[in-house]
Amino acid sequence: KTPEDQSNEQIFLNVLSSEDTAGVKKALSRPIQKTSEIMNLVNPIVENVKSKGDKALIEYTAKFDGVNLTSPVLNAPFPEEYFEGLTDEMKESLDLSIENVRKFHAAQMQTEVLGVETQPGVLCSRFPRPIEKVGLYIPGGTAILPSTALMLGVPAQVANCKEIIFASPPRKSDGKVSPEVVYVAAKVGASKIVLAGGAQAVAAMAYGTESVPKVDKILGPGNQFVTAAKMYVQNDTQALCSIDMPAGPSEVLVICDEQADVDFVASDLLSQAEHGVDSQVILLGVNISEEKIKQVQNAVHEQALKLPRVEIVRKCIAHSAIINCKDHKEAFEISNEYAPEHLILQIANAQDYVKLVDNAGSIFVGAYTPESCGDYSSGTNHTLPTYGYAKQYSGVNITTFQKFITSQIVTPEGLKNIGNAVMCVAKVEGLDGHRNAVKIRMNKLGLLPQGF
Ligand code: HSO
Ligand code: ZN
Repeated sequence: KTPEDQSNEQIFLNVLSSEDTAGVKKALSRPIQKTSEIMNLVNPIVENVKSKGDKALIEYTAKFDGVNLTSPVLNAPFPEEYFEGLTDEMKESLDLSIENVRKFHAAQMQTEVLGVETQPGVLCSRFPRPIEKVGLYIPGGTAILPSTALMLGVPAQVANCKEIIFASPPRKSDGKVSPEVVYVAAKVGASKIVLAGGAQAVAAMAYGTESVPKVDKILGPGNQFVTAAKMYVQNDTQALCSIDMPAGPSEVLVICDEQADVDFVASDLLSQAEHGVDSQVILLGVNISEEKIKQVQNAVHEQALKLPRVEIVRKCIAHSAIINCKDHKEAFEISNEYAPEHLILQIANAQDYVKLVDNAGSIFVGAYTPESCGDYSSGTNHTLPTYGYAKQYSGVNITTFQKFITSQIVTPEGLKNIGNAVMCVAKVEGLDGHRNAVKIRMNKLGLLPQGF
């Protein structure tokens, strides 16, 4: 075959019926992540940055990114030259997205203290406090990701984190990061941009270096090295650093019916497929006809050929599938079991079916709600659980940047109400010191019952 033949080859999704349970299971399985091999490569990098600080960070940036830096950090206010090339249209687009994300996340702030009197004289409360220092990782490479910068930076700012730092690998061409990312960093009040990527950037933020402050939590997507480094530092008590969530390849599941617009369906599958060769796109048909399936396949093929990232799409589509289901109920059962990062509903009266969703990162309801809107500008967050973790994780939200403190006040009346219970349970646990802390007080209050 000539290269031309290959590049015109039909881009074709595997088609299955939901009755083929073994086939469905295989189609919906995620690629196995080989973490231990990656860990072996990542460990020395992390340990080196941990012990040698800036020197190691600068050396790795020279080695992996081909950029020689004198300082690995860009401090705010960021120099004018770092904003060069930003158009007004770009600034306005970023501003609109930032404002919508800000509105939606500001509304998530708990304004009232949650307080409950569990017994007369026993008042329990809970309130949030921002995580003080956060490190936001913005991937570099071929794609520029200002959207990721704003999806992490805006909620951190809304939650009132005291220090926000960005890390992003510098470009080989001029040693800078993209002006769009710098623009977002300035808008969200980031104090620094660490000019580094990969495991070395994660290590610098987790342990701190001469010029990088140590943070309390690291967030953001990245390649396998970034993910492995995040997992490493999360488990190192010397770092005392948490991470956002486990990360895997990106995915979308679209549910469509016979009325759905095949061009819309195809465009949604492709917008996810272009993310990476390991992305997964799944279409569940609600009892759709063979003709409809054929139309979807054609639309996918036609649209894909016009995309600059068609070769990535081709590889992704090769391990993606169309599964035709009996009815809505079955489609939602399959979707809930898969727990997609993104769930798109292109079915009649889509809103009525949201109640059937148990597991998903974010839902895109109806024909005019492409995933792209949530990726950039609607206001919801695009940092979402992948790899089926939507079964137990939420996407990034305001609480991602907070921890909750509980508090209680017990009055003498309250002590009277719960003191005996405390003493009794403490006794069976053999913890006399605990029992005594209550007993001493009850005694002074003249509340100690006979027998104590
Ligand atoms: N769909 C990605 C986010 C993204 N899309 C960034 C475009 N830019 C998250 O799964
Ligand atoms: Zn996307």
